[in-house]
Amino acid sequence: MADVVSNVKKVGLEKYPRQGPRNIQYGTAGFRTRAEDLDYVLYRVGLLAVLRSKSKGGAAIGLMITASHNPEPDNGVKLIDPFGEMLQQRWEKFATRLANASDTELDSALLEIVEAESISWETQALVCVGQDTRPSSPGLAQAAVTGIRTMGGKVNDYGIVTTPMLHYFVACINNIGSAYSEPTEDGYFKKIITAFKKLRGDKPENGKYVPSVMFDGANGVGAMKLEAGLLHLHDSLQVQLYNNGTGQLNYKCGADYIKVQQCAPVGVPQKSNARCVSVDGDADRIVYYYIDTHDKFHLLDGDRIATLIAGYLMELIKKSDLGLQLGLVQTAYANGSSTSYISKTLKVPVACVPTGVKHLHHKAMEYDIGVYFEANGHGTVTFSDFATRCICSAAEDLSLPADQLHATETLATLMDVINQTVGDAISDMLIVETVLHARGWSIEDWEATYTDLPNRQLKVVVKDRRVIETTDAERVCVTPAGLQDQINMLVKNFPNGRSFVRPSGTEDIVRVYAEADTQASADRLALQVASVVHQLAGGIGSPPVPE
Ligand code: NG1
Ligand code: ZN
Repeated sequence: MADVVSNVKKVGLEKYPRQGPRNIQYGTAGFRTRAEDLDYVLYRVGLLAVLRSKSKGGAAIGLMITASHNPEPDNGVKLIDPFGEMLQQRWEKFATRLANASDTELDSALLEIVEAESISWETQALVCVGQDTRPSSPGLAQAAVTGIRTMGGKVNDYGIVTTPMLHYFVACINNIGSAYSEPTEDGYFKKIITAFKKLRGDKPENGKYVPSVMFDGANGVGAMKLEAGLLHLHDSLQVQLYNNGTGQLNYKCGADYIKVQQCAPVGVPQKSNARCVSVDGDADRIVYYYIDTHDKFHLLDGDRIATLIAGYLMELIKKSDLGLQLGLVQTAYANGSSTSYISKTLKVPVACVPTGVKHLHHKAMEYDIGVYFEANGHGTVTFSDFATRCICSAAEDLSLPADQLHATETLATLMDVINQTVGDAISDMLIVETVLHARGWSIEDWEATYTDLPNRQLKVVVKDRRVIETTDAERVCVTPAGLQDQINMLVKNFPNGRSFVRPSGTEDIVRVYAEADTQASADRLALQVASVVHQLAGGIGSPPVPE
């Protein structure tokens, strides 16, 4: 062990020396910053991935190089744990410590982790590496691979993949659940698309549902991979691909752009009432939109997707009579109307957790069937082992009444369309298309289920965003003193008003969210709250203006 660790230190110093005194944090989205500052970080994350694999008895660990919806010059890296889930929180601290160690203390920083986690050095390690389409990704992948190999780990290099595909491959390799198949791109598409086609039957059209979508690929990996997937889809769904990599990544397109700017992306032709899909740069987020005959833009975001899926699942669960418990998980960013619709109309229990996929995922797993989505379009459905067993065995019970058997079979097949490891834009799109098809709905029918409350998000730059501390799933702010009282007073002046503030986990800013009965009120409330944050939380620069 001593030889390997001293060689790791030597190679690091020679090839990937730490640059600058700046500290970098492993946050909700892993490490993310300008690509040119990341070489040494990737080398070190490669080292950490080997230790993580050893600490999990040699299970495969994923290492994904992406900065998701960030601009092209940025990049980042995230580790994936053996079940295909996000890296455990305790190890996020190790990641931060290792990335910020000086070159000379790299060996001792590694040994500290070995000791703290009682890692058996003899255990083999396997790391699956994936990257998005950024020009900086191949060089960073090389740094990670050097780290993994120098540390004695084995590498499965998947090249360019979507983030959710890599999560899926990791779960497949580790044989997590019977729901997974071959850890290859072909295996992934075969599994989800075969199930999708089975649910669709030989009738792709139904009522007002038309089997055709326009797809904004954010000029990232989503469009590129879906192009491969289309070979499996045949006529079951016509997909017209736009922003498929010929333009600049995430520039005026993609799920994040259209959610934040509330407008259509560039690069997708305008066609009245056509169902459009927009994914982000690494295809783990999805939103829908359409433009009506009066040129008005309509967004159907993660909340809408969650309610659509939960409503359908609730119906199947009832019909299958399996007594399974369904729950829906949101964050404070979920539109207030979606929360009322879920609890009052759909009568599905709803939980609110702090921002960050790992919080949503963990909460969802407390239910037999858990649906979770962030408003920005990241989400999926999870099935407990118990639910999986119940559904799979009932689906083979030919003595059940026809209706009940059909609902159970549908649930079983739907499970195969879902990538349960993480939000997956391609798989989520196929689930939404399945539900719309089953209901015979147009996109307007879907939108008509409830009316969103107008809302606004703002960013405030402050000296140190950590002065803001929150509680109650980020809906209440405990410091700085007096801030929450002021927010409460402002909110009272607006019918249906709601507002909260929290420090971002991915940018050096404080985020403000407000909703109210009209767009003008939501805008005003957001600005007023943002100015209070600027005053009480050490705002820098000019006072806030709308995004
Ligand atoms: P932060 O920067 O912590 O708000 C953003 C998104 C999250 C999540 C992460 C990870 C919003 C308001 N926040 O987090 O939902 O997606 O990025 O990418 O959209
Ligand atoms: Zn993403």
